Amino acid sequence: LNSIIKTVFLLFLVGLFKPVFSQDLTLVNNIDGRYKISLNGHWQILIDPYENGFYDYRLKESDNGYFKNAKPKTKQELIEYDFVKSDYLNVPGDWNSQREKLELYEGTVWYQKSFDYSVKKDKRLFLYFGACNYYSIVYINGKKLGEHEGGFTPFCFEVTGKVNEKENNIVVKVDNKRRADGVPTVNTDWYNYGGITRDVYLAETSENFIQDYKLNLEKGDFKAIHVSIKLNKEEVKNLKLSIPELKINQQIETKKNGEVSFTIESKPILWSPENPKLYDVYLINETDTLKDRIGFKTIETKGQDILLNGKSVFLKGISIHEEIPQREGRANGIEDAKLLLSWAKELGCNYVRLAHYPHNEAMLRMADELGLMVWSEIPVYWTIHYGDPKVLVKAKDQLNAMITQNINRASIIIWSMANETPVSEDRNNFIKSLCSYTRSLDNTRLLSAALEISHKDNNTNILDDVLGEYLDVLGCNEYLGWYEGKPEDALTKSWNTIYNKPMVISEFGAGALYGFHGDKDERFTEEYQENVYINQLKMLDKIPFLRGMSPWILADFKSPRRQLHGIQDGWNRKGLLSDKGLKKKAWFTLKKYYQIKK
Ligand code: GCB
Repeated sequence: LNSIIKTVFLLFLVGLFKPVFSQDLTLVNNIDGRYKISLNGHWQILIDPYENGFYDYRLKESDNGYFKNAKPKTKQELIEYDFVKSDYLNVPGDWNSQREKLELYEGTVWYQKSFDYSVKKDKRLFLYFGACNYYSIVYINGKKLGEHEGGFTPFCFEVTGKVNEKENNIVVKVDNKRRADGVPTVNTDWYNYGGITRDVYLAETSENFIQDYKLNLEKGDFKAIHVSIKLNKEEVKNLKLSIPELKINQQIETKKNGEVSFTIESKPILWSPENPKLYDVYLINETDTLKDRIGFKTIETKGQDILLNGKSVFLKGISIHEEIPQREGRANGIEDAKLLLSWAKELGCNYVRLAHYPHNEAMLRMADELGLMVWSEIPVYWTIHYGDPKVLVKAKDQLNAMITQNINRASIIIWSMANETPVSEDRNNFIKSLCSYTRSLDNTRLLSAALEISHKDNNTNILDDVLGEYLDVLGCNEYLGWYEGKPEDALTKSWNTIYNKPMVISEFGAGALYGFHGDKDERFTEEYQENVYINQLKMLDKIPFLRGMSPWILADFKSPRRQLHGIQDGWNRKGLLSDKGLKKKAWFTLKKYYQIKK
């Protein structure tokens, strides 16, 4: 009896967690390649700090909220909102940078859009969101479609049979309130931009569409392309894979469950920063053609080396937030990606750390095109609630979405689990669990986490975090010369680890206000920042197991934690570029270093 009670309890728990957090990921792989219409542009909005459009006056979820988008039918009828008469916001885009009154707003904004659609009988329809920060509830024609938690990952809902020819009505409740049990939690060092921050589409597919696919090389083998494809439903007999440049034209039959994996003998030109070769790839179903551009590379470690295509590489990187400083807003789309990543190229990078959450897909596609290796991470940051199993589910959901969306991006070499997490039993178990989950989703990339120096022995920094055992690459953030010690202390510092693994310094840096000059030991001058870089680079050069770095950070970024009047004014000033995109002295120090670094 005891075990029956236990099982029932467990089933109850699983049931309890599932409906809220399991998210529909059917269509997040290659949304660009799908037949779709854009729902970007103006959306009408209602700013609703009291969530009046959601709860009734007894604080119960109302069945007659703003999502009904109701209109009075008589002169006498009382309806206390009107989307049409209120303000609008541009989608994609954060709300903070679009309306002054929303600059520091944390709460609910309702978005509404109407559209017509010529419904086709044999097609399925999906409503796709690139990302909304942080918690979204989506309604179509007055009915709830579903909910999504997480500010930086795509999600979609099937709307087949729910769309009419005329006057469809989508309403989205977006709430960016920080939550203690969120991922991230309430405390971060970046700006809490709210809104529908990425693209919205209505995507049309055939009944049994190509849902996921993955083309890759296996570690150490450059002569075979591994292919796995998953149809949304049952088997098909006449699927085709074509990579014209490699003379690949393959007829494919899937298994009964619609899945298939196979290997093709082929020797593609390998993708690398020096030659970011991409191939046009076509997957052809009876009714759909899905196009992608895919590069082939291998990434592995051997002892303390990172091997790209079998050869040792040093990761010359920079950390980047998904923010355009001059616009004081979230980055999204090709043009923004080009701007941010061209800066990284100009600096001499072959690698970028996309911090601290999954960036929009255009960044990864642009990194593929420009030849930048990528570290991609989820916001398991600082003090999220490691002991809460629900939080683990949320982190795994974000990992799953990030990996599913970007599985075919050659640029990605590292999935990072976490950033600066305080060591404890709960935290260790949490991140171990993320590691094994990630390996089950993708075994072709390396795992890392931005750890911290475990302890100090005289003048030696030691890295022996238990998580090292589960990672391929040890990431380490350190701020010698800024949060501790003097810049020159770096000259006598040595480093050690108990692991025979490569280390990357995932962060180091110092703050400087552009145009503020002075002595090299005066805080926030460009000279101070430059001096930190000069001394750090000398120290890093002497670490025998160092295989890369991503200094903090490309550009100044907004952060309410940064209060110092006249210097910070709400900005983290550790950028090598100012909030106007202007180059500080340390930019040139790092650039010169990367020019000669092998
Ligand atoms: C860190 C964090 C990063 C902060 C940075 C800083 O270690 O990972 O998110 O912005 O330090 O500037 O303090």
